[in-house]
Order: sequence, then structure tokens, then C-alpha cells
Amino acid sequence: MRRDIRITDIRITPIAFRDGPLLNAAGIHEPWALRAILEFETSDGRIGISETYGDAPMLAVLAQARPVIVGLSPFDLNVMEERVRATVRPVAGAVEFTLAPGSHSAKNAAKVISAFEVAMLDLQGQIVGAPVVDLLGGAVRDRVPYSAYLFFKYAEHHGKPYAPDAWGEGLSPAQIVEQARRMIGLYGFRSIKLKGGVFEPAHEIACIRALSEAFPGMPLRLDPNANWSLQTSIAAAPELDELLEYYEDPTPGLEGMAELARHTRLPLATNMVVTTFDEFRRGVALGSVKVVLSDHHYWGGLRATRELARMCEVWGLGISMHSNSHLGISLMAMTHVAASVSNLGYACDTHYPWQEEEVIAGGRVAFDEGAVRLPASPGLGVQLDREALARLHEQYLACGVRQRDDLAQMRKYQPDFAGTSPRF
Ligand code: GKR
Ligand code: MG
Repeated sequence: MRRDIRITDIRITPIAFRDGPLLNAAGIHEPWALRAILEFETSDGRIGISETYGDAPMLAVLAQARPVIVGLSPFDLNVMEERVRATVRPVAGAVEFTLAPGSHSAKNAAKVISAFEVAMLDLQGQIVGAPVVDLLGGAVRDRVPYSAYLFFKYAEHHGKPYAPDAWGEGLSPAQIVEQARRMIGLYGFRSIKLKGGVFEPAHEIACIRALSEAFPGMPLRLDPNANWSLQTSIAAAPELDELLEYYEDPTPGLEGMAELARHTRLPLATNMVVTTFDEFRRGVALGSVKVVLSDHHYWGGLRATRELARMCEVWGLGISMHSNSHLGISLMAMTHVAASVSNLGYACDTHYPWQEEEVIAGGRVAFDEGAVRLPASPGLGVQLDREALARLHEQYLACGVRQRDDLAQMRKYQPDFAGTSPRF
């Protein structure tokens, strides 16, 4: 009987993989990005997998919740949610970092529920012989489009012995256009996002203009990660009017975004001011944004993302997906849920092109004309490469990074870097 199958063990393995010297509003990426890989083992010998944040506070809350889930059926998603909510407690001494949702303690329960839900859905799919998307109501598309996610970047990490990545320096408009050409050439993306909030707005706008000239008709987005003041964001809006598909999180706060919305024709998008259902309610009342970028890793899972999509439909908002540095298990979870959302209106974000390493069998997930194809096999449709998992775990043990800190990393290049926000 299907109901007799029980979760007998949960393994949580922190991993580290190489990441590029990518600049953002907070500073710069460290040479290593962290994730945690979850394996749910069942009484009938199956393994369900999931990928989530690997920062120390996240590992602590995953460990808190782990014992209360062992013994459940993989179909007990609602009981799992109740138990996680009743169990996770704030982690003493946890330091929060704005651009690393893995460190946000208010979202601890939602993050753990998401990580557990994906592994349980993977198991459910294996048990009934259906892909995860079918458990979410079925696919409304068989390929999920992603965007070319460009970053300002240095050619090399600070210090040694980090080998340079294949992307070179990305600072000037010409270099950013070159980065886009390379990324689109490799993966076929059909829309472009530039991570901003790094240089003076005039320089970032010049880069967007150069992209628009190099790729006529290609939808473009700029995301300064709330590093522009309201005044700066209002002043920049007319210049960006004809260039952008949406204006992503230029300025902080629901109120700030609502005020900006009164000064621009551009749709405002966010993964910073609407990150919970409570913020959603307040954002709708204020008229803060037109597009919500969901992230199942902190919204509470794939089913919660579908609930968010329905709320967006009800309130006339667009929906797409946000990303942090991640590997293929997360990419497949994003693909399954995005394939089930009928009102997905934009290509999803993914950092995936910046990652060289993988933890899934068969290596990196392929993009086909900028999209990921839904696998037809049961569950998530991907399995762990155990050798790769062991190697990436060794890297975690050796690398010394335990919590993402882009500010401290930036101060290695620029000791007086203040890191205050909004900076422009
Ligand atoms: O990885 O540098 C980064 C990004 O800035 C990331 O932290 C953001 O969460 O990609 C994200 C975004 O769209 O805001
Ligand atoms: Mg963003």
C-alpha cells in the first residue's frame, strides 16, 4: 500500500561550488557558493532529493525540523508543514544578509517547508510514476523560458589560487554586450536581465542602452537591488521607459516602490519588497508593484508558489521567478512549478549559467533556445551523482565559507567600501 511507505531517514549534506567574482549592490560574490542537498529515504528504498540554501543558519533550522518529519508518509505535506512551523526556532547569533534569503530568519519555516516539500514531491512522483508537474495540476507548457542573467564582474577573485572563470571582465557597456553575446550564444536566451546597483546609474543605463542597440527587440530588465534612492529611481525612469520590460527593485520598501510607481509608466517588479503573503497584501493596497518574482525556496515551496500565482492573477499582477546561485536540482524544481503556472508572463531568472559544477547525474541541465524542457520521468526527473556530491561536500569542508558575506568579500578589494544602501 502506498500509504504504508514512510520516510525513514533524512540526510542533509552542505556543499560548496565555485562561483564567479560577480558584483552586486552588497559587494561581490565569494569564490564559493553554498547549498544544502537533502535526501529523503523511504521504507521501500527510494530517495527523494531537494536543494536549498547552505548557510549556517539554514543548516541549523533544517537540523531542528529533521527529526519531526522522519516517520511521515511522503504524501503528508500538510502535516509536515504544521510540524515544521511548530518546531523551527530562531538560531542564536544568526547574521542576516539582505541578498542571501538563506539567512533571513523570519522565513525559516517557509524555507524548511520548501526544502522538505520538494523532496517529498519527488518521492510522490516516483511512487505514482508521474513527474512533479503532474502533482501540481499538470503542465501548461513543456519548456520553461529563462533569461540571460548578466552581472558586472571582475576578471578574477581576490587572492590566490583561484583560477579565472571563462567570462572575463564585465564592467564597460562593450564588455556587458560581449557577456550577453556569449551567454545567448551558449544557451539561446531570449530576454536579458542586468544585475545593477553597482555603478553610478548613468553607467548602468548606458549598459542597458548598449544592450538594446546590440539586441533590438530583446526584452530587457535592470535590477539595482534597492540600491537607488527614490529620487534617483524617479530621475532614471524616463530614460529607461523605452528600454525596459520591467524595472526591478530599484528602490527600497513597499512605500518607496509605491511612490515610484506614481512617477513611471514602467511596470515595477520585485523579489525584495513582496516576499511573504503579508507583504503581498500590503503591496497590493499600496500599489507598489506590477510583477512579483517568486522563489519557491523562501515562499514555502512549489504549492505556495502556485498559490502566489493565483493571488497575482486575482489582483492583476504578473508573476515570474527569482534566483540565487544554485545547481540543477533547484533548476528542475523551478522548471516543474513554472511549467504548471498558466499566468507566468516573463522568462524566469536563473544564475545557472554562472555555475560550472553539478551535483546531478549526467552533468549540467541543457537549455534549448533559452528554455529548460520538462523531463517526462517520474518525480523531479534528476538523480544525484554521488561522487559529485562527495566532492562538493569536501569543497564545503575545505573552503571555510559558512555564511554568504558579499560585503566582507568586497572589502578585500576596497577596504573602505561602506556597503550602505541605497548608495546612489
Ligand atoms: O546573487 O548577487 C546575486 C543577486 O543579487 C541575488 O542575491 C539576488 O537575490 O538575484 C537576486 C535578485 O534578483 O535580486
Ligand atoms: Mg531582483
